[in-house]
Amino acid sequence: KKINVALVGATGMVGRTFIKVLEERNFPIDNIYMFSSAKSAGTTVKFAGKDVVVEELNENSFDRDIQIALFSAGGGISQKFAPIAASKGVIVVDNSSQWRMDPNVPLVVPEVNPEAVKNHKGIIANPNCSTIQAMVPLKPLHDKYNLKRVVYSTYQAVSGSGVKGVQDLEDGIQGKPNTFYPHPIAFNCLPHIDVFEENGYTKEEMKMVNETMKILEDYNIKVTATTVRVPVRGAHSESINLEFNKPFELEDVFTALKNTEGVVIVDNPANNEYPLAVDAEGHDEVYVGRIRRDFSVDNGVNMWVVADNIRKGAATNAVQIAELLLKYDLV
Ligand code: 2RA
Repeated sequence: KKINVALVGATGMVGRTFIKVLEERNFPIDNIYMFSSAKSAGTTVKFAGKDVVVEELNENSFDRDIQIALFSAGGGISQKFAPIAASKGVIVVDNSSQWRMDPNVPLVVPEVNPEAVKNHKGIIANPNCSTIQAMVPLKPLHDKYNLKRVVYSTYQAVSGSGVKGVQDLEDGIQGKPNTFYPHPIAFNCLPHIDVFEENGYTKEEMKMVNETMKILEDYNIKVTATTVRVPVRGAHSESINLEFNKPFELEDVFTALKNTEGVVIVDNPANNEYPLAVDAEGHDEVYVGRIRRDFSVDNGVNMWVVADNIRKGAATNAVQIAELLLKYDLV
């Protein structure tokens, strides 16, 4: 069964990766439509060897036979156009943060809560990249040992900010001033991703806190986060500290993770083997290592989790959600 797909934000970093991942996974597409802002409209992009002209997005863009629309064009575009698309019967998979906490919008990581897509009312939200990569290893451990508390410390690539973030890093390395981040990112760490809220956390940190509880469907888990931008190009790294309500054997934690779809364990410190951003970049797996008991609490574990934030953190996760819609006959 082939379906018609629209990409909104087709020329952005995630949009271009939508195209790459759809091609790689042979997603069954009959017709594909590409939409962008006026700035990029009129350009031609290739899909499966064919030229596709990028159209300027407007209220009438979905007045055609489209089954699924993948959005990655910022919260404002999603706020306005996702409901328009949904009103025409299009199922929207939205990468922005706009709809993630809406009770009528499933927030989905296919390896974690695939069934949630069945509750959609037209819009399905892709979680934040730093949340997605954490959920894949945390879900099996939560199921087995019941999470009591999670402490996230993230080391996030500049590609999370799109081309402007990448440019600031490249400029900084050449000694040129930063034009996007509030401070130089080269040879530096910025504990400031997105904007600060009243409670002293950034929006990025609150995304991880709120999305973790929604995806795991457990609002008793205590979650805190510190998210940091680091001079890395293409993968987010995270130190994750977990405390469980139940005791565990460390070897069983390894076994649970080894048996989890989408997780690759890289954990052999004696051979200097642990997950690295440069190894994760360009791949769809979530790499887990430095797995060790946290001896400062009764039932705690520390781990180091790395994944490509543009692929598994955004484009691939969204395409996997679209594949679920086909699998469950929802399109
Ligand atoms: C970032 N997670 O890394 C945010 C949005 N992609 O900037």
